[in-house]
Order: sequence, then C-alpha cells, then structure tokens
Amino acid sequence: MKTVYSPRHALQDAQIEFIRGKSVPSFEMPQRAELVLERIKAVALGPVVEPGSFGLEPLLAVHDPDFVEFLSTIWETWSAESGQIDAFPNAWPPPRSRRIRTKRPGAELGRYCIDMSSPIMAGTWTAVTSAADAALTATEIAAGPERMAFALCRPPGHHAGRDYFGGYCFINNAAVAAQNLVDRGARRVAVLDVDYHHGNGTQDIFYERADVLVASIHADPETEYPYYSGYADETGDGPGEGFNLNVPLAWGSAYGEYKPALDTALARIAAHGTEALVVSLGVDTFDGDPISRFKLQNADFLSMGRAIASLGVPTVFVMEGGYAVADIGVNTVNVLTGFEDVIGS
Ligand code: 7XA
Ligand code: ZN
Repeated sequence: MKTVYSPRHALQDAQIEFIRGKSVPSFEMPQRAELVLERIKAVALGPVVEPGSFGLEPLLAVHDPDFVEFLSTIWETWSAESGQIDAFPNAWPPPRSRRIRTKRPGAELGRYCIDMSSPIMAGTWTAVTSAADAALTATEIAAGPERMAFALCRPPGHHAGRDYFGGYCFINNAAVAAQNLVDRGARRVAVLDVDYHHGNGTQDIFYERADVLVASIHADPETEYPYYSGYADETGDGPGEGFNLNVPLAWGSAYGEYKPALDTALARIAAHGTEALVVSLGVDTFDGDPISRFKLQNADFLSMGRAIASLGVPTVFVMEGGYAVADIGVNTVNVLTGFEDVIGS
C-alpha cells in the first residue's frame, strides 16, 4: 500500500495545551507522524509519495468559505498584534449572542475554536493544507487500480466541522477525502471512524446527507471529549436521517467489546451499498494511550484491518489520533497490514 506523507506536517508544532486547569506539553506532536513513517519503512509497507497540490476548492467543498479565509489569515493578524506567540482564543460567543465578526484576533479565534488544545502558529496553514493534499492524493490513488492508500495526515482532522476547529484538528481531512470520492463519481461513500474520540466534525459535515454515511465507534461522550456529540440517538437529519451511526463504548472497553461494535458499523456500511470507504484511523484506542481509556492491544489492530478489508471496497485510510508514541507505528501499520493480508489473499 502506498503512503502519502509530507514533511510539512512538522510546521504544526504546538508546545502546550490546557488540561484540567494546567498548561501541559501538547500530546499532538510531529514525532507521531515521524514514528509511523519509520515503521512503514521498517516493514516495507510500500512506496512513500509526496502529496500533489489541489488548491482550495476541495476544502471549500466541505468547509464554509469564511472559515477557510479565517484559517488562512488569522496568523497574520494575530502575530501583528501579539508577536510570535502561539494563538489561542481569549473569548467565545455565549449562547444566544450574535457570532459576529470582530476586529480582534483573540475574539475571532473564539468564533471558530471549540477548545484550548489547538493553537495556531506560523506554519499551521501550510501544515493543514499539506495534510488535506495528502488525503486527496491518497483518494486519487485509491480511486484508481490500486484501490487503497494511506494518508499519513498530521495534524488530524475529524474534530473540524464546517466552520470550526479544535481537538488538534483544523481542516477535516477525512471529509475532504469522502467528498472527493463523491466528486469522482461514487454514489455511496462511507466514513468509518475508529478513533477513540467521536468524529464530531465529520458528523457535522455530512449530517444532512444520504450519500455519505458516517459510522463512528468511540468513547461515550458523557465522559469523554468531545462531550457534546457522539450519542447513539444522533442518527442524521432531513435527507440524512438514518445515515449517521454512533456506537459509544464505556471507558475500559477492550477488543471483546470493541469487535462487536466494529461488526455493527461494518454491517451498516455494507448495507449502505458503499462503493468507496474512508477510514478515520486513530489508534488512541490502544491500552497504553496517555489520554484515552480503551484497552486494545497491538494484535487487535491487525484484526481491525482484516475486518475492514472484508467490505472489499476501495479504501482511503486517513490518520487521526494516537498518542502512545512508542506504539503508534506498530498499531497504525498493523491496521494497514491486516487490511492488506485479506486484500492480497
Ligand atoms: O481524536 N481526537 C483526539 O485524539 C484529540 C482529542 C483532543 C482532546 C483535547 C482535550 N484537551
Ligand atoms: Zn482521538
């Protein structure tokens, strides 16, 4: 399987995030992608290629234009006022207030940002557009005779909605890929999100659509980020009713609990008549993950890859979370090799 990777991801290099009232070193760091790449090379998974350049159009197909404009310009306005300091919001619009444009970058950040884990810096825009380009390049490959590809995206994307960012995510790489599969002619696409956290942004983007099914297995949002979405009763709206599936699991879930949830999601994806699949591949379901509370073991990721392959459709894997850096390479590549084991047999 080909991997699409750009070293420009390293331009997003957050030093801190805020957890439980403290500023702590960011768990989302360049080393994550570098270690996955190292493992890909160690097992000779396949060629590693650089992304092409696809411009803004595919981003604007899933994000609001004012949000894209904000992301591409906020560093300039923030740094003119605050200097070379990573940008965090300093206020958020309260419920029932008008989410109006202001003249202050700290307040503009609050209009679009959902948390305190996603600073914007000088290289953010380059890094996030490179990640989206990686997803699009992988989509192009998977839509061709190779039928599969891995986009080693960083920063991740699944918490980014139509007009907001957060949870280390800025542009929704998986949504960009799924929309691109539709634009290439697939009539029924699915996104399978196996990251530990609910992909609230992906849900938001496709919530009213029947052509892109979103299925997500994640920690119960009553106790876990992103808290305000990811519940089982969120099933889609309007024409999208029935095309969103959330399978929340309790803290402490191991593969014994996870596999039946995965089978449920895969059965729904098969019933959709899915012609092409995007996998939001987070490996923070791992037992040793420092910010998560599932108990998957290294070998479980092989089984996950094999199960996904049983769908038999062109598949784009898009990297999301995973913070146990010593194991992130093994776990990610286990999903990909498990998938290839079945496809190649
Ligand atoms: O899938 N999403 C993640 O792995 C990131 C979750 C971000 C949590 C930030 C909480 N401070
Ligand atoms: Zn996650």
